[in-house]
Amino acid sequence: MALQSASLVSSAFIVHKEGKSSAAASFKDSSLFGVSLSDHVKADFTSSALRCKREFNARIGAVRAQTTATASPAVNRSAPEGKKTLRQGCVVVTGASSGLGLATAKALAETGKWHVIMACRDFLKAERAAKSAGMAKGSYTVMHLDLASLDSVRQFVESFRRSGRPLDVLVCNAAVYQPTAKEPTFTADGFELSVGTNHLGHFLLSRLLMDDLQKSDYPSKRLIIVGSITGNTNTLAGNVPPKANLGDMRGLAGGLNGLNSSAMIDGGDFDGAKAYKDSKVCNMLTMQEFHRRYHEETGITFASLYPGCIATTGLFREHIPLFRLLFPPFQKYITKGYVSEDEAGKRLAQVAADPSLTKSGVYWSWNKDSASFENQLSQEASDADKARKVWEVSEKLVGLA
Ligand code: LMG
Ligand code: NDP
Ligand code: PMR
Repeated sequence: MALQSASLVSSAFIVHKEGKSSAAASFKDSSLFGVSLSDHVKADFTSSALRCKREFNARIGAVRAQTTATASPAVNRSAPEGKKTLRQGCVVVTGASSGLGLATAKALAETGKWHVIMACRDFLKAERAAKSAGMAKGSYTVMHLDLASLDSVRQFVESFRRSGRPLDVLVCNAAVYQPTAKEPTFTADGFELSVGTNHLGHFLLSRLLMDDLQKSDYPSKRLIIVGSITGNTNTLAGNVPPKANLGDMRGLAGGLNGLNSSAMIDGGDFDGAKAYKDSKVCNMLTMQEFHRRYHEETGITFASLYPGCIATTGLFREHIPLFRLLFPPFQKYITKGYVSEDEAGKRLAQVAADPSLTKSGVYWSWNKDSASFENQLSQEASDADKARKVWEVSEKLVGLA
């Protein structure tokens, strides 16, 4: 209850309909700076991190030559005293070259429990970013992925499979935001860039990688798709114009190509900020549709989240300089919705890997004390019919149906 009211206080501008704090309690006291790892994970961290690393390194030669289906079992009893040890997990993070993705990659790699595949469109930028973030060599692999090209998505999946690593967790994080664009630009396949990248690229990626996730024997397999408050019209932030609205999706059905169809999902005139918010609605709907279609059968956890307003990231690179100057102090001191990249990275790492956040179909948010709670999505972002329609239309667009 205390947590619940804290969340309401921290979100003075946000119209929460409901804020359950189920998993929150376990974090409030156990977390240092709201850190993503629960006490017991921290407690065995120092000893097991090194052990995990050694074991993984020793095995990796062999694993490379194997297929994912025959990779070492997730839990083995080879350790001294017959103690069960969990093998190092393998997590793919898209858009890990900056902002939230980089901070998440770092938070996961630092535990020693995860090998991070940084799936990025700019290989050199990602390598440099990992180095300057202080990520240990060997704790990550950069692999090329341009979500604005369906060919590139397919190639990424092939190269990932060739690497022989298992896929235990997939984090769909990358995004573009074009708030000042007057005209639409398009992906290699002719889709409006924001929805094409943020939604359709990730949709194909996660559909293709479902096979790999299903093959993994890791105890908690997850597919996480980053959402946002600005796509949710049950919040003040989601009511700042232009508002997200998928309408009857005639533009999406027409291929978002700006020629014989509108570049906008709802069929309206192009607006870059709206296209971004619409894409986030698609991300949140897709997560729920995955949950409905696959959770029971596969046990995979599907979740989305709003990590807080990370007002300093590259997401705002195309916004006017005045906005970039005023937005961080506005969020820090007025809305109090601001979080640092580090803190947001720990939050996403929590959703990707913390043993207590295994619930599927959830949209996570955090209160002022950095305690997680299951948040309520807007009516549109939780509309099951729209979710099914987004799924069905999207699978035609990316060539799956
Ligand atoms: C759209 O405009 C563009 O049209 C689109 O192309 C794209 O760029 C998009 O998201 C990107 O932005 C959006 C923006 C234009 O519209 C608004 O922001 C409308 C505001 C709607 C009103 C919201 C409710 C107001 C409640 C206010 C409570 C806030 C705290 C008050 C305390 C104030 C004390 C100083 O925006 C405009 O054209 C002008 C916006 C003017 C809104 C004034 C609201 C006052 C907020 C004070 C903020 C201080 C400065 C920080 C600003 C950075 C963030 C915007
Ligand atoms: P950044 O711009 O810092 O990071 C976005 C990442 O996506 C970058 O690594 C970028 O690569 C990558 N990316 C963009 N286009 C492509 C592409 N075609 N193929 C592959 N990767 C691509 O922004 P944030 O860290 O803020 O955004 C991360 C996520 O967080 C997004 O999903 C965003 O919607 C979400 N979010 C952000 C909030 C915020 O306040 N910042 C709030 C709520 C949600 P490159 O480095 O090469 O540009
Ligand atoms: Mg918003 C509780 C208030 C709150 C929060 C948490 C955000 C988050 N914003 C809030 C309020 C307001 N914003 C208000 C009152 C205004 C009018 C002044 C406002 C304006 C505003 C603009 C112009 N806000 C923005 C923009 C952007 O261009 C950002 C955006 O919409 O990107 C799509 C943005 C954001 N505000 C947020 C968050 C998290 C964003 C950024 C990105 C995102 O959703 O991923």
